[in-house]
Amino acid sequence: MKNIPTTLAASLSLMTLLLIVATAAPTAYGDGGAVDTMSLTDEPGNWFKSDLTGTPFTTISAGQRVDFDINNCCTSTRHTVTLLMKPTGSRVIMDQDKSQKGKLSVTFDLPGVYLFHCKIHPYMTAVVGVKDGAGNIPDVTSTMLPFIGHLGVSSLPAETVLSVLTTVAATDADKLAKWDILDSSAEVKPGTPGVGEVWVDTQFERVPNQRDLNGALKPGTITVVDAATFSVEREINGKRAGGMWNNPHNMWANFALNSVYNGNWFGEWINKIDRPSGRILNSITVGDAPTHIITIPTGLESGVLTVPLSADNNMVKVQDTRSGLKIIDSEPTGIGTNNPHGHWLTCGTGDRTIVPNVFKGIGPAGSISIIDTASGAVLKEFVQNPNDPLTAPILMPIAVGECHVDGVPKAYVANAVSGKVTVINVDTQTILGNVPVTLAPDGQTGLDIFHTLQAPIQTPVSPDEKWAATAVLSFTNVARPPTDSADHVAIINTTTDQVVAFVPTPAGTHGVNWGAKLGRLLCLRHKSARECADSD
Ligand SMILES: [Cu+2]
Repeated sequence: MKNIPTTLAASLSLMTLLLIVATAAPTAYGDGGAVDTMSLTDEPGNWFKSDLTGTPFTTISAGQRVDFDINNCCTSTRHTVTLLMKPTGSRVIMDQDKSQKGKLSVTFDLPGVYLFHCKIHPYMTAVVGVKDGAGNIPDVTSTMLPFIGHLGVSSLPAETVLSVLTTVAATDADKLAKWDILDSSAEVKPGTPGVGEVWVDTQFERVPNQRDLNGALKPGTITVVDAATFSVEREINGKRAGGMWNNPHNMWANFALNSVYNGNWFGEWINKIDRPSGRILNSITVGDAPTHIITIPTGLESGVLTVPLSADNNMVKVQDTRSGLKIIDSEPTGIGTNNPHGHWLTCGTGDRTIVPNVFKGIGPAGSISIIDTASGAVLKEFVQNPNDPLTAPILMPIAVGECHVDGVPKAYVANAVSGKVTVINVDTQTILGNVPVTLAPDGQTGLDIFHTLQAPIQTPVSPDEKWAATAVLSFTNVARPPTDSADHVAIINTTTDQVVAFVPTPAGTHGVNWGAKLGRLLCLRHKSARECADSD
């Protein structure tokens, strides 16, 4: 009997090794060397860059090997190389239980189309086309990718699939063709003016001479919109961030509204920006792939920043001091591997933090933690369990919104892979249900990312507590009913936890938030939030 656990352990570690170093059955062809290398990059639409093609798409023959390289040449953070789709019958596997740097190799066994992505940055996409003996790449079938079945066909040529994938857009021509790049003539101004400013991380914008410490060009700006006129007031770039600027992703303001803090998703840094002037005042290293930032509203740590590290296991606390930003704490957001992304502090006092841990190991299974904000202690971790209907949808949970609804603190957590929003009662630490928010090309709801090629992202609750708005990002430009758009925002009624509207939105729908409109603030001075909401 003593030998059994040892044998089990040995085969388990062999399995882990196989999964990490991922390879297929040996074949008669390859000589053992790679025919192409794909570098993971920080370049929008060209996140995996083939040495041979300069794009995220490469073509090889069965039995040949492609290496994937994650290093400082091209990216400032860690990633995964995760196989999402392969030809039926292929034995290729490729995934990692945590993010990493370094080289990974895949030998491709069968002709057909192989689709890869990064579990930290899910829209990073690579496509490897493997030719058959006649030099053709076999079609993508609806068995490989159920999305195709929802278009009413059983298979599509590889080039047709590539032509609609918005995440594969290496050149300006590709971006113009696949993305909604609009000019000021397409501007829509709401009838009622807003109040204050809207700050948007324009993460993919190219800036000449915006370089990191290695001299490599890195993208991203912040666009500041005057809400009163809905016109651009200012653009902030990272040329004065001392190289600590790369794909700016999400921001938060201090209470006085004179400082804005920004996280760099493809780097290791956060920045403090002077709001009135737009000057970058301070930048510090916090760890791999910081995502969102929220300040603690009350208690001894009032004003302290909380920053999840999506390519690591911890949430970092940063104090904004007279001598600059200082890390004061770093605590894991769950047991084991976490990869925390877009968290939220409980409405009002912020005494608890709800954190989506995007993935916990091999595969997309994640968890959602409720954390004591002051101590960092994990009070509850909901871990994905495929056999439990309440936790089964927790597949790559990525962003949280929270507020009290009729006195109940309710958290809404978007799960990128299942296409559902998990609703949690934060006080009783129970899951209340899961709300489908994505749409297949034939308008069906309740299906996962392989049917929809959509992922729900940010999910804030409205200040009047009545609605949660979920940004739904599409990985294709295929429009679908009822919105007739590829991307949308799903509006959830927080009393019934049902979607009451699908709002069409332009491509790239990712960040969403609620802002004040003129008139509303005046109302709030005299009446309750409910009464003001009811009067609009
Ligand atoms: Cu990544």
